Amino acid sequence: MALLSFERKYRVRGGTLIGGDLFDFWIGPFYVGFFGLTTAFFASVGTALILYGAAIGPTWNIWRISIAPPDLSYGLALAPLAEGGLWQVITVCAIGAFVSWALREVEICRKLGIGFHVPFAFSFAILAYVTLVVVRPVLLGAWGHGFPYGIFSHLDWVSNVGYQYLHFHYNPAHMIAVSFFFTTTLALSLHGGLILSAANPGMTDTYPPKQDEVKTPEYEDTFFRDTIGYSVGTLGIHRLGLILALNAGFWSAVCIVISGPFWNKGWPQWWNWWLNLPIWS
Ligand code: 07D
Ligand code: 07D
Ligand code: U10
Repeated sequence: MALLSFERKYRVRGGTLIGGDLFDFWIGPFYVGFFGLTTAFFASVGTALILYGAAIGPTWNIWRISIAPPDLSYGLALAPLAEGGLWQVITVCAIGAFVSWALREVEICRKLGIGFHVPFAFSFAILAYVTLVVVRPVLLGAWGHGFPYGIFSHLDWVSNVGYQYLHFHYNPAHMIAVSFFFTTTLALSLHGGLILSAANPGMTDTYPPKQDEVKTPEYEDTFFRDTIGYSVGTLGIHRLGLILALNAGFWSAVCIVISGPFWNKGWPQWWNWWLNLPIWS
């Protein structure tokens, strides 16, 4: 069905989680809904506060604008706006906007009668962010442990926190997360490559010559059976891709939440458990 006639058929009432029919409409291509309004609200307020923070800050250089969290001495208390309070309100707006966005996705899934896999996946990104700016700071007892909102300043934060644990690569959960990120790109390149090779929309004067028909999944399965002895299958590769990517985000959240709250020495020292195994002594 052409997309436009599909939209005419599908754009009917229903599936909302809250607000009934009230916000059940579209603006151009965008579905609005109650959570579209809350997204727009939180995103606008948050963006405006970042602009205000930039205005009272030392620079308009886009790379160097930074909204810092409160000093550690404020603990878990509220800080004055110019001393980290802005960061605190912006954090509330960010979480409000991200959660609203996920719930708007849920409403769209309900309207379409499809599964909730996409909002479920996005919730792992939200989990990683909330771990960085809420869970870990609360466990450590100060909002000052959150990362600053700025393009270069947040890189400084990652580097500083990394070296605070001497060698962050020795964090075992970081190793798992990094490996999942790498595996995700490997899987996506294999999948993208395989699909394009079966569709083969190539130039005409190439060898092998351009196909007249798109090849069936048997060809895709056989390529991997011939190459590595096993094919995970056409549905399986999408399940695998999702599970790999979700694990990348999940183990990232784990690797940072254990740094400080559950391990405050250098990460290389964590590996002493291996040297201390009774079998060596
Ligand atoms: C391609 C989808 C589009 C999204 C984009 C990001 C903003 C920020 C705000 C000036 C893949 C839009 C950016 C709205 C503007 C202000 C105040 C997604 C795509 C294009 N980072 N990070 C970047 C964020 C953290 C790290 C780039 C956000 C953690 C490293 C961009 C968050 C840690 C590097 C950015 C966040 C960390 C980056 C490209 C939130 C560990 C880079 C992002 C909300 C996770 C890279 C200069 C990208 C870079 C980079 C955004 C969190 C580490 C500015 C919104 C604290 C090491 N990060 N980041 O393509 O070039 O994502 O930095 O958690 O090297 Mg970061
Ligand atoms: C947090 C983003 C959430 C985004 C959301 C959406 C908008 C809207 C709008 C575009 C989690 C935002 C949307 C704003 C935009 C429009 C219209 C994603 C988040 C909700 N590291 N490291 C990681 C590697 C080193 C350190 C994670 C590699 C050094 C610290 C990942 C290397 C030291 C932390 C990772 C490497 C160090 C991390 C990041 C290599 C520094 C973290 C991915 C090859 C000296 C962070 C939860 C992530 C983390 C993290 C990879 C090196 C320190 C596994 C490959 C040795 C302190 N590192 N790292 O988490 O786990 O995404 O955060 O050297 O805090 Mg590391
Ligand atoms: C996949 C796939 C598949 C496909 C696909 C895709 C995965 C099966 C079938 C999809 C993949 C792609 C298209 C590839 C490219 C994608 C990426 C590389 C990922 C990264 C994406 C981006 C960088 C794009 C990001 C763009 C976004 C998020 C859109 C921005 C939109 C808005 C700002 C509007 C948001 C809408 C809202 C909030 C709800 C509705 C509200 C309105 C329309 C406005 C209402 C507003 C008010 C009433 C108040 C006023 C407030 C305003 C104006 C402020 C708004 C806030 C801001 C601060 C901007 O597997 O194969 O093929 O295609």
